[in-house]
Amino acid sequence: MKTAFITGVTSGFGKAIAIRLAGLGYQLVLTGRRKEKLDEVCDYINSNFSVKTFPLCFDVRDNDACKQSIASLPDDFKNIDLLINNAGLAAGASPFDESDLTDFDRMIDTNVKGLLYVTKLIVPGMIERKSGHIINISSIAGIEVYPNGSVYCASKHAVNAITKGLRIDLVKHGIKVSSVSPGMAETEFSIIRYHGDEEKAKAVYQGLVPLNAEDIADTVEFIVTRPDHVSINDIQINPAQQANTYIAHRV
Ligand code: NDP
Ligand code: 8X3
Repeated sequence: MKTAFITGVTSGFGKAIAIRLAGLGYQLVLTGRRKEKLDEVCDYINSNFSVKTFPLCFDVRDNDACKQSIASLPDDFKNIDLLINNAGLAAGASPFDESDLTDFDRMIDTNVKGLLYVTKLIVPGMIERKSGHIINISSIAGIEVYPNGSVYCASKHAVNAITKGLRIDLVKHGIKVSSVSPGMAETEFSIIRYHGDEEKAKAVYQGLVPLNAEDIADTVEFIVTRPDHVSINDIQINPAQQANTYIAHRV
């Protein structure tokens, strides 16, 4: 049985991916900061699928917490076959000069440094076993830069550079490295971005049908079910009504 480690399963993409991988027979290490929600996802999977789950409640921005949490994994969960770096956020949507530096820190610390901390701890085992797969949840914001999104876009551009670099450095160890780059998807993402303002968050998707978390779980399922000799580098997926970060056909 393969083991997957997914960051940020208390909501959105991470939760849908966890449930999908449980259906594919993966046993799961599931992480997030909100313990109640993390336990809920684990309980749901434990009662609906015949796979085991192991919850790790920690903040990916805290390298010591990452180290302690991952070191605490019991032997039967230690060998990670699939790492999904999903935990991430946008904080704020303002011109650079009007933005808050603490928002910049949150995005860089979570989306870039958190991803690095977790990956650094999991890669050595993959190298030792000469196999593994890392999937980084990036964004269309890693490909295009849009107004009021400079630092979020920078963080996802960094994720893409890290993805490409990891692929180069790990290919000799038999480790695949992929990314998924979604456009607009309705999760808790915009509520977090607008600091809890649900009206502003709703307006983001007005007049169009956004992606949902299941669409991203479908994409991850496609990536992990390719034959051994196939590596998917990146899948960029948008709502049908979104051409790029600037052009959305709203009706
Ligand atoms: P959600 O806000 O619904 O989920 C984000 C998840 O990340 C939560 O489980 C949250 O858990 C976790 N997380 C956030 N910060 C931390 C942290 N410091 N430590 C540990 N876990 C953390 O958003 P999405 O599901 O939409 O986002 C998932 C990923 O997809 C992100 O990387 C995002 O940038 C990316 N993305 C989202 C798009 C969208 O439009 N929704 C489009 C493209 C990419 P908790 O709060 O419990 O810690
Ligand atoms: C989130 C998608 O278009 O808001 O990564 O940047 S977008």
